[in-house]
Amino acid sequence: MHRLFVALELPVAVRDVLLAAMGGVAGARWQTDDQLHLTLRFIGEVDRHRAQDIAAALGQVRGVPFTLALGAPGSFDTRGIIDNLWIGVTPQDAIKALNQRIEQALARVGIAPEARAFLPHITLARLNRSAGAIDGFLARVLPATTFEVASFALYESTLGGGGSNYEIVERYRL
Ligand code: 2AM
Repeated sequence: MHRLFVALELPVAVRDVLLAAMGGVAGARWQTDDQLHLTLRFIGEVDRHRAQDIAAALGQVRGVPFTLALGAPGSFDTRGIIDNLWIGVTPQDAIKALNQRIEQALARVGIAPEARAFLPHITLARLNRSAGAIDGFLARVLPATTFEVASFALYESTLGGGGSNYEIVERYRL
């Protein structure tokens, strides 16, 4: 089985800003440089045949390049326990449109629709249950950082010793 997701790669200058925004929260597992990405659509476990169908379907997605800027820090929680620290992006119209086109392409190969709203974010850290205060992280102001999005990618996630390992299966130009 293959654990797949669709995401944006981030340029090195953007990753450098994100890496510099990390630290200062006890119990946080910060992402490494090669783990940083922006998820457009999580797919999950599929077999090899379905993976091939998905890769082909994504090749039908049409779009135009757009610009994103890094936004404000935020957090997600699961049942009241904060477990994810992230950085947002602005503006969100073009990335949401791309997410919709990907959703439609996946529907054509039988992938069930995503039930949850698309909240574009770049995960910087995963927190354990005993993590410390995150106020310092949420107050962080990142240097103004914009980047061009001219492609997206199909990724495969595998579990390694140091957490998840993300590898690009295929890239698609917009
Ligand atoms: P996260 O960083 O917010 O946890 C690879 O695992 C990528 O897919 C991560 O960016 C992760 O988002 C996202 N992801 C993992 N499981 C998911 C799920 N069940 N629903 C949505 N996104 C998920």
